[in-house]
Order: sequence, then structure tokens, then C-alpha cells
Amino acid sequence: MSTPTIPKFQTAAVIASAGAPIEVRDDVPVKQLSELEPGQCLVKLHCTGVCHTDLHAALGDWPLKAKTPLIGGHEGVGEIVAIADNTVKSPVKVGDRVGIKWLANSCLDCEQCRKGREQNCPRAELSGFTVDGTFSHYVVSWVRHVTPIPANLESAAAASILCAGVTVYRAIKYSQTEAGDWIVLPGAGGGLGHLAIQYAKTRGLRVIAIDTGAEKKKLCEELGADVWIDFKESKDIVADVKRATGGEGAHSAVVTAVVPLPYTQALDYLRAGGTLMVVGLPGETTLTASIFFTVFKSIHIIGSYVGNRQDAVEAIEIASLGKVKCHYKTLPLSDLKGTYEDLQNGKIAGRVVIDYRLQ
Ligand code: 8ID
Ligand code: ZN
Repeated sequence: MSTPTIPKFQTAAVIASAGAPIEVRDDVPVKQLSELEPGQCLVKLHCTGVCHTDLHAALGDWPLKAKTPLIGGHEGVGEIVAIADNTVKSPVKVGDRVGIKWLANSCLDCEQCRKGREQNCPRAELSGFTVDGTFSHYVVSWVRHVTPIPANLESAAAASILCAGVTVYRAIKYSQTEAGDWIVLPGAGGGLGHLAIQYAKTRGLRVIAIDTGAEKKKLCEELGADVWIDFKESKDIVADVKRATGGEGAHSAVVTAVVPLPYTQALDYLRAGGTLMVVGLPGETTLTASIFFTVFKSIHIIGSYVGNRQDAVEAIEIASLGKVKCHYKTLPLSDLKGTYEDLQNGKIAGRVVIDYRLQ
């Protein structure tokens, strides 16, 4: 097969240091085939979702800091244009359409990888955090970790399944819930949350969506939320959840809000035996739980971190069946700065997907 032509330079959104402004530059080098290490591939991107994690990485507000200078982005979809020489047993080939997720690579040999917790591999590489990500026309990734995209799933529709979708799919999978149970989703109108409503529905769960504003309310209800609570209008969220669940409280909460308060509220409205899935990552904060009531109510608190390759395949498969659809608008890369501002101000219902085919 003839190798596609790879340009020497590309346009990319670069951040020089944590908190520095985004610079969209057109002089960023593209790694050439001869520069790829065995196991790596070069992907020409069609598009990429913008996750709130990218904003945390750009601001440097987490205890762990991203590399700098940084090209963020970890919800990319595109076509493989090169695979490194001496790559053995590649599950993908040049020309395949694949997704780039947060977990760019893991060793696949350590205890964490063997147990399926590839995201906890001590040698993990993270797209748009420890290695440059998808806010560029070309990205280097790893053949063993890219996610094949089925032909019937358009690239822009697939993009945000690769982080937002995978993350909430896995969190719900481990939420210890069964069909008919109540699950609460604080952050339901955002990127992760609006996909969580749909993955919860595929499992027959009853959904209480918590977020704010008319646009997010409409979106959550259209996606199948059974109950809507506006966190800015509610006088008592714990009482509202308890009332909606017949007084006993919810079986689980998957928190994707970017502030600590919804975590404390969740511990109060979970019924005995309930499970709190910790997903949203507000800066350098702590989770405060009553030791007495955690024991007395047999509460489970579980940290849930993206997903492994299998979670990605499963989350994508459900989207390709049309059972989960990302609600997104497409914008050019030059609008990334404005998108970060909108994310910070809670103005995005669903997701923004940067489409490189727009220019
Ligand atoms: O692996 C992980 N655990 C993982 C993976 C991907 C993303 C974690 N995250 C983290 C991100 O880093 C971020 O901290 O999940 C969080 C949510 O990411 P997102 O969905 O991409 O962000 P968003 O689109 O801004 O949605 C957040 C929603 O929370 C609402 C906002 O209105 C917004 O719709 N929200 C807030 I802020 N406060 C709320 C509250 N008190 C609230 N909703 C309910 N109650
Ligand atoms: Zn993400």
C-alpha cells in the first residue's frame, strides 16, 4: 500500500505553561514515519471532543500537572497514515479509522494491566497530558491502544464516546445497580453527564438528572431522565432526591460535576447499601464522608477512572448501535479558547467537537 503524504508542519493548539493562553500555531512539526518508535502510529485527525479535563490540564489545577509545552485533547478520531517500522502484531493497519482516548498507552504486562486496570499502569501514557494530544491535525499514538471505529459511526459522533462515553459507561457498570434502581447524575447536562443518562437507560435504570438551566433541562429530559432537579433552584437537593425515590434515597450516584458539594449531598441521599461513583475531578479538594454513616448505611465509595481497551470497545459498540448519541456542536480549532471559557462558565449542554474538516 502506498504511504499517504505526511506534511512536515501542522496547525495545533499549544499551551506554553500551566495557565498560559492557548496559541493556535501553524509551525508545529509532524512526526515523520522514521521518527516513530515501534508500536506507534501516526493518525490524521478528523475531529476531537473537548473535555473538561483538557481545561484542568491547561489551568494546572490538579495535584498532578501536565507536560509543558502541551498540546491537549484526548477524544480524537481519524485515520492511521503511518505505522512505525518494526511494529509487531499490530491489530490495526494504515487506512483504518481509529479513536484516541485518554489512555494512550500502557505496558500490558504489569499487574494493573493484567487485571484489566490498564489506566492504572505505572507506565501509562496519557493523551494531552503526558504526551501531546488531539488538538492538532496529526497525533502520535500506539497501535495496541487506539480504538477501532465502526464504519456506521461518523467520526464527530464517535469522538466524545472515547473519553466522556467510556468513563461514564464504566462508572455505571461498576455502580452495583440493577434494572429499576435509581441512579442520580449530578452534572447530567454536561459532556459526561448527558452520555451517562443514556448509558444508564440502556441498563434499565431510573435516572435523576441534576444540573441547571433550561437548555440542560430540555436535553436531559429528551435523553430520558425520569426526574430533573435544578441545583440552583432546589432548596434542598437531598430532600428532593429522597422524595423522588419514595423516601429511601437512590441506589447510586455518578458524580460528574466539577465542584465538591454534590459529593457530600450524594452521601446523604444514597439509600443503605448505596454506591457513590467518584468521577468529576474538582481541583485539589478532599471528599468528606461521615465515618459513622458510611458504616451504618454500608455505603460504597468507588473512584472510577476512564476505562480500559475493552470498556472503550463496548462503549463505542453501544453508540454504533444508535443507543447512545453524543449531543454536540462542531467548531474549528480557533474556537478552542472560547470553548474553554464556556466550559468554565457551565454554558455547554453536551459537548463541543473540534472538526478539522471545517477549514
Ligand atoms: O476518569 C474520570 N474520572 C474522568 C474522565 C473524564 C472527565 C473525569 N473527568 C472529569 C473532568 O475532569 C471534570 O472534572 O469529570 C468532570 C466533568 O467533565 P465534563 O463532563 O467534560 O464537564 P462539563 O461538560 O463541564 O460538565 C460538568 C457539569 O457539571 C455541572 C455543570 O453545570 C456542567 O453541566 N455542575 C456543576 I460545575 N456544579 C453542579 C452541581 N452542584 C453541577 N451539576 C449538579 N450539581
Ligand atoms: Zn476527558
